[in-house]
Amino acid sequence: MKCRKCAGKAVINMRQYKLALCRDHFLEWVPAQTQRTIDKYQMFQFCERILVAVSGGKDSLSLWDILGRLGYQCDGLYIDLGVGGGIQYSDESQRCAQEFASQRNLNLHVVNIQKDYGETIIAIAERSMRGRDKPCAICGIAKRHIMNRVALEGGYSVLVTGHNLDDEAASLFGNTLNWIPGYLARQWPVLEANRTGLARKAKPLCRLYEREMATYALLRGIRYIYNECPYVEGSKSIYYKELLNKLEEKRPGAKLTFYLSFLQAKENGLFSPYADPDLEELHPCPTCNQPTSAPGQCAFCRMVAHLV
Ligand code: Q46
Ligand code: ZN
Ligand code: ZN
Repeated sequence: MKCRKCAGKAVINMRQYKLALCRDHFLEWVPAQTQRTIDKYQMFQFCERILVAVSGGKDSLSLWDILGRLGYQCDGLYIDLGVGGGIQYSDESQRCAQEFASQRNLNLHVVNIQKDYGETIIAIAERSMRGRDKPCAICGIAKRHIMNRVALEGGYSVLVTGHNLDDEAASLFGNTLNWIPGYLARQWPVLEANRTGLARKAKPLCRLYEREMATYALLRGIRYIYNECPYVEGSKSIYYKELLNKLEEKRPGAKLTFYLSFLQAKENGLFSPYADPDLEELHPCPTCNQPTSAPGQCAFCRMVAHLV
């Protein structure tokens, strides 16, 4: 297969665009697509300081790489959750994040949950799981809390995450199956800091397929943790991704159309009558001062204070 731009040897064929590209043209195309997404959804500007949440995986490290290549000023944030598993997931993912930062002379904040809060996320989750079989809900609360705290304390304008199109389409699929207007109303490539104490959040890779990100990381020589967190296995999001991949196989571009048509429908006013119920009732947590919809302390502070 030949590159559409130079007729050299193509390294990737993106069937959804009927576009095959060689190494050099693909490595130009990915940042250009990312910049288009940043502009379209008015995510951030070159003068702003950006905090990139990095997990050590291909998406977040590639995002940091792309934003750097585009000329943005970014620091990284790695959260050590203390997740073990066969390959000591957290140790290996932290090594990848630190290696990436030190090779490029970039600043990486590392938050170690056990050091800062006395227990790993798994230990916190084990005593507060109450019948749930996975620590993910607890882990999600902790990650959101810490990312927001570091972004605000560090004076960053925006927190960016490496969610790709496959992540966003799977999340949309789940939200649609359950038809929860609040979640659908909130799903968007950028979330403004429309409450004191909340950082702006953006997902600049939301229109790029996971396969494109894996190819990008490989071609850029980024060493990333190949395995996912052991708790991902058997999750609903993985199941939804598999279903969507089957659809994509038969209908190239189905995932992209599903997600982009949703965004377009929202721009045309779908869901606008639904206010985000959480945002309506937020007040500052008396312990950490972050906005919460809980009646007293926020879910994170209750968790670390052994109240749940
Ligand atoms: S890190 Fe945390 Fe995820 Fe692992 S424990 Fe679950 S939520 S799966 S993206
Ligand atoms: Zn080419
Ligand atoms: Zn709190």
